[in-house]
Amino acid sequence: MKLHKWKDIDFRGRIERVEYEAPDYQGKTWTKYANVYLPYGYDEKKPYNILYLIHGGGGNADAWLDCSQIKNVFDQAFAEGLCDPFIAVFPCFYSWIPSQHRTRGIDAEAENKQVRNFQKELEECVIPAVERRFHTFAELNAEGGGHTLANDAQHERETLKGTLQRSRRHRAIGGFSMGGCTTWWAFTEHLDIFGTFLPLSGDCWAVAPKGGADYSKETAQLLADTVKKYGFDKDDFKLLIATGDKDIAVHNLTPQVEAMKQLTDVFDYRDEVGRGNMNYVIKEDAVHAYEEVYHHVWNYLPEIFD
Ligand code: FER
Repeated sequence: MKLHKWKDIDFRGRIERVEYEAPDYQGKTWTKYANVYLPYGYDEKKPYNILYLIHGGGGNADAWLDCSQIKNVFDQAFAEGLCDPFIAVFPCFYSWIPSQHRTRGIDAEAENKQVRNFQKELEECVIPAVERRFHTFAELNAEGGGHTLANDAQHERETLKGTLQRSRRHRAIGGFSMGGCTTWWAFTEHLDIFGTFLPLSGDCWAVAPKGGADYSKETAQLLADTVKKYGFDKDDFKLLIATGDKDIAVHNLTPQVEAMKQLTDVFDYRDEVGRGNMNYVIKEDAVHAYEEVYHHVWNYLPEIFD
């Protein structure tokens, strides 16, 4: 099915803001928000698959929506039956306001630290706030018929973890650039609560910043070891990776993907999208931009939840 450059859709999804509190790594608590896309006809009685989509360096919870046709991609896909309607969440990984901190280029160490710290916030603040409000397979949304959690904090955390783990194949994460980096971090730290990963134009910085290029083998090994550490198999996850041939990230991502391809006991790489547990698409003539990478989300849509 072809993605139209722009198509007016009669049945549009809507965007709602979910606010939540999150401590930064220095212990200061921030009130933050995520934008949540609800598909047309969202029915609180039904559980939905959910995709968390993360912005790039210097971005925020609005970046994907402001800078790409991503909302229209979802509207078109769901109106035309490309896949079942799902909820999409756009959080912000920064605690600070990035425009006040980024003048020229990126401070890779600082960004990587921010992204890593966000992993705890994602699990403990973002996901609970969103999935208690809207009905997902975690069944945390009481109005949707889901169960409410126990009062006792420790017990509540375990119950929450359990339900997120059981519903992991209905939860995906992806992102652009530093959001791709966020996605790889989520692979290493949250493979138990996410089933599908879409790192777009960003390599894995879990070994070191630009690790995909400088430490390809070590990075690939860390990712393979993660799968084993969680006790998962080839069938338990999907990696839908993409970038562009004129994208600065292609030089970091390609060596990492090549190293991962060697580890065939864990990564079942296939050229054909939808086969194996790992695909890698390089778009022709595409630079490092939201306006390019949203096309990959369209192409991968039928594969995210199946
Ligand atoms: C990458 C290339 C560029 C990458 C991140 C960037 C995480 C970020 C660039 C920026 O924010 O300016 O491979 O991987």
